[in-house]
Amino acid sequence: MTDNTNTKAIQSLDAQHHLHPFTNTGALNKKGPMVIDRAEGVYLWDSEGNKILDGMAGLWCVNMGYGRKELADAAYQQMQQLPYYNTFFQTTHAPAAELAKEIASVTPGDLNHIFFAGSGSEAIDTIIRMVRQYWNIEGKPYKNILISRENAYHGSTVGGTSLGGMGGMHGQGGPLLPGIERICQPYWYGEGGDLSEEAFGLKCAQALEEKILAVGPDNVAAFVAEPIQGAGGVIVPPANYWAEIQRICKKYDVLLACDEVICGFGRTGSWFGSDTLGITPDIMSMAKGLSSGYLPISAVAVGDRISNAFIEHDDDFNHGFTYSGHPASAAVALANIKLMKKENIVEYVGKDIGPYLQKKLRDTLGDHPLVGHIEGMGLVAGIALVKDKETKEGFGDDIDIGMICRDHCFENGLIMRAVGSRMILSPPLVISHAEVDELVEKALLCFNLTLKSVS
Ligand code: PXG
Repeated sequence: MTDNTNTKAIQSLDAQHHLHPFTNTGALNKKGPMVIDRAEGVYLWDSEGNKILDGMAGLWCVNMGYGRKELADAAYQQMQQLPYYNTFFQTTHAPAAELAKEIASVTPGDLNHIFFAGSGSEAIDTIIRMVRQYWNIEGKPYKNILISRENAYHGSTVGGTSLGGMGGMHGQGGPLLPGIERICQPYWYGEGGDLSEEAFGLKCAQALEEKILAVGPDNVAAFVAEPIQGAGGVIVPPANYWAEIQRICKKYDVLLACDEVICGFGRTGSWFGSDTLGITPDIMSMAKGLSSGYLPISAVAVGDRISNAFIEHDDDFNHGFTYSGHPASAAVALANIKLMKKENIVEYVGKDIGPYLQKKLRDTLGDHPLVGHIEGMGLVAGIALVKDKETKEGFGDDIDIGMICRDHCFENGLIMRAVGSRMILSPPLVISHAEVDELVEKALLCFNLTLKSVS
């Protein structure tokens, strides 16, 4: 018999004192959360000893997998030598300086300068303030409107919430930040109607031009978007979308900011989603995979145009965080990038395990009665669950098909995330072929159970 005394004790403490993020805590307290106890490779173990395949790499972040001694050692050594010092007041330290160089060595184009922060949301807030200040330095303080997309996720600070396009977030904790406009997301399967993928890609990109013209090109600071939307449900844009977006940004001198918090660090099969999709951003945010989630750290990579303006401006940029460039986090991120290079993990995702997962998903699940569409690249995928494959009709509001499926996954030792009726995968990049086979077999089992639940 399983001894669950420890589980109950932790759940009880949790219910008494812990408010969970993005959670109905009251409902969770009644049910009791799963207690995660330890992890190794691509597997988690809960407090009851159940082994679970982590198809989400934590929260899209544990890219190099769990239990990497190199990363723990880097934190331990750095904490002994210099656990903390700031980079505000004319000081720096080796981990921050070396990490900035290391990041600049993998970022695309002329993204040669790095600003550090503690989370993806802080990186996004940094982009908001930095691009506005850039235009201020250029003598155009009125060029301060940011354009983003419906259903985008850019974090949950006030800046991130406002920039994002999540209705459920906008309804809480307002009012939102002014000066933000949104255009449609390039979600062809869900919103393309009768248009071909190409026609829809063009239409969604041209929505940017329409918005710029409506607001006035002289008022628009930047367009901000993820190369592939992650938390929005893994939305891969039509192939022609990004070229047209870039043409429009150039035409109206609108800065292009890529949010690489999920797509960065190998997830799509290149160092950044921008590389995979042929994007040359002026500025980009990154977090999560930067340290494989072992310690919190984020960064904004800044292109020469913007960084030169700040450097030549001869004034302080009044922005930063206590933990900007935190030495232990930076040391771990540095060790993480070195490990990624040593193990050729980006190539492994791009040429080997990424295509393997994508094919396996389509071969195994493509014909499943619940599966309307599978999209993804590298090691990220979104699977649309529908009631009717032909018409794409969904299950409606009464049946939360995503949650039903996610619960079956939990009960069967697989973590998949549900975004509405889309099932999401984003496993650690170190996943092996045998582990991908196991993941997809488990997903099939859970899709079958889900079908039974709603039949
Ligand atoms: N940008 C993007 C693209 C993200 O995915 C953030 C910014 C904010 O990062 P921080 O570190 O502040 O959380 C994110 C974060 C989910 C989920 O349920 C996704 C994220 C965070 C929490 C939950 O898919 N992405």
